[in-house]
Amino acid sequence: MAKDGERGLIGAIRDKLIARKQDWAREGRLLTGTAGARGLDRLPPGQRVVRDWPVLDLGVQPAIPRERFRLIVDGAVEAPAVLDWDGLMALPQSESLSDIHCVTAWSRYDNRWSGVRAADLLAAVKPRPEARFVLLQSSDGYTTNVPLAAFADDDVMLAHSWDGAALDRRHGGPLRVVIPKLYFWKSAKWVRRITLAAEDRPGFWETRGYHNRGDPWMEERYG
Ligand SMILES: Nc1nc2c(c(=O)[nH]1)N[C@H]1C(S)=C(S)[C@@H](COP(=O)(O)O)O[C@H]1N2
Ligand SMILES: [Mo]
Repeated sequence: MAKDGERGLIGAIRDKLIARKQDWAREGRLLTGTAGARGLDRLPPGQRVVRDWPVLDLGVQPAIPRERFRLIVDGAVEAPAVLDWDGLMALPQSESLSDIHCVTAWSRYDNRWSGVRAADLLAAVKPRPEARFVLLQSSDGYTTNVPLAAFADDDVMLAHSWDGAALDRRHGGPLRVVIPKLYFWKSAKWVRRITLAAEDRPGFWETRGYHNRGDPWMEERYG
């Protein structure tokens, strides 16, 4: 590229700005690990970062020993499944680092989850062509809904461990869903049933004034 004359100068400035932004984006990616493509806007609007990890639920924290654990995957799938703990552990195991964004305005960075990627579970049960939505049902009676495309994202986990240890019961152990790109109310704790369907079925908070989708970067809190 020519570096002399007016166009050359503007071009040089632009090159420098782009390089600078690329550096920032790269730093952002390093900070966020696998969560990282967002770079500069890691913290969604209206959120503040916390270092502790608040517990939020409906007040019932079911105790589910691994021997009694069952996960039903049904609805619009070719191969419905009932997984016990061994069945869950027989699926490919993965790790993922992601941020939590709660609709009550706290965000918690760099949560290290281990478990089964939703994409690997879906590959096992084979969604039928008409499947477009997922309803998550939990042992405390909680439900929440997500589009299948959001559930199939490669950062979505069925997490049994956090920070290298078994997930605490208060946070949804033995198994919870983690959907980093949506507000945390979509991340069902104590998940016991995952149902694929052609139709959307709003869940507990979605029928009580929360947004149906819940994208933190769009501030889809209520609605
Ligand atoms: N089964 C179940 N899952 C749930 C909830 C719940 O009440 N029951 N609350 C949701 C809400 S509103 C939030 S903010 C997060 C809180 O997860 P935490 O307690 O691990 O921080 O769980 C979500 N998943
Ligand atoms: Mo929440």
